[in-house]
Amino acid sequence: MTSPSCITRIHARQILDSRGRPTVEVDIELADGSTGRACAPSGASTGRHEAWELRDGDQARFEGRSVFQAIDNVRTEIARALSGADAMAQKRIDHRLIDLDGTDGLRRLGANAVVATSLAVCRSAASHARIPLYRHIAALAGTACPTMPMPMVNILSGGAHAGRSMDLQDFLAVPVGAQSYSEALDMVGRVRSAAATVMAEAGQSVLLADEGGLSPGFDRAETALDLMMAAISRAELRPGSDIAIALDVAASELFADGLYELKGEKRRLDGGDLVALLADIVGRYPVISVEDPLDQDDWDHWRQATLAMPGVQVLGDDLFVTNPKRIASGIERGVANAVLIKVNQNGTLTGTLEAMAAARAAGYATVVSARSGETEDPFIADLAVGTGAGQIKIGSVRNSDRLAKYNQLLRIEEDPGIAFAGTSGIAGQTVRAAA
Ligand code: 2PG
Ligand code: MG
Repeated sequence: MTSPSCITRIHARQILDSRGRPTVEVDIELADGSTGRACAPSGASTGRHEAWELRDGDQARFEGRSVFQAIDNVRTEIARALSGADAMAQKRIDHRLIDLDGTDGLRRLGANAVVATSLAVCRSAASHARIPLYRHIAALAGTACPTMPMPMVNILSGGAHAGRSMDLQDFLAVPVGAQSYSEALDMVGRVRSAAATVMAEAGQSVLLADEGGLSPGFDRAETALDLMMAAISRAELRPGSDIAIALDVAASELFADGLYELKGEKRRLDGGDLVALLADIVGRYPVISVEDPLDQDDWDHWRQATLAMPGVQVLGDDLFVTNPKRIASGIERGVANAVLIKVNQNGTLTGTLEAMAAARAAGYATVVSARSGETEDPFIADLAVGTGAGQIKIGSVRNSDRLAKYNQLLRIEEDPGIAFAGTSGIAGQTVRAAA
């Protein structure tokens, strides 16, 4: 007899993401009629060591970005391999997907095909179990206390998300003074609007970058930070105690021939000088988190940066690529104190949960993150709650692809059993408090 949670149908289609680029959507159906759907996100500032995003490369179709081969892989090989498998056995299914691919980094089937399948299976299982997705994820991850994450919200964008109009990629607001998730959203929303007002008054364009942030195109990081400070005050909030600042340098994007090129400042710095520049900024502004301060393979300067910014969350994105092996190597070298978590960098839900567990076990903080190319799929909202990640980074509070996640968190917040993490999940806070 077939079990009611057995997979009976797998279908995939090509849809468009928030940049209008093709991506993979997967539908799963179980024997009892339960269904699950999930979409693959896609980065622009992608790390060299991420799992492989399979694109067709045929310039005649979707500018070379179509994902028909990945779709075909789901419809044929993956569908055959998972047909009849029990959706409740997420780990077994994910291992089967990895074995079926047979390469390092899912280069054959494509991480976009695999991750959408893996997440769709998880959703169909939650639907079968008749529990909210975050509860099912909590059970898979063994999370005793799911929590509402502290959002880290994009206000200003540069780098690959804004036509390289600024060297640094993200200037984000962290509502550290908020007592609840909905209050956090209110506070950052006010800062986001105030930033647009200040820019409009200065005669600057307030058109949106890829993640819904603003992009003033300043030459120097300090000018952007001054605008952040002005926006926080304009919103009648206190910089530091109500709203702290986070940065994503995305330094791999600046790195060429052993040096970091700051185009706006017309300077090329070596790793040591970049660390000194960032440590100086952190000392002068209420910056509590710095992501990717250095290139993805510049381990020695990463260590230097970690030591040079005590009390600051030093967050690895391109460095760790949600990969347990790279996280272990960072832990061993005393590099960073927090890990950015992106499902498609890893490729499966199980692998993502393993990466989070490895980070946690070493006392590293975790930040669940969207990609710059997103869809209406709010999976990561449930992932952040279900794993008790403590922090989430979705982009700005604009555009439906971002709001799908922010709004899903508002729905989850209605569950009285889920407390707000506040600042408890941010690395470096105890050092900062003691200082
Ligand atoms: C990042 C992400 C999200 P992308 O660098 O953290 O902001 O960007 O998805 O382009 O890698
Ligand atoms: Mg990043």
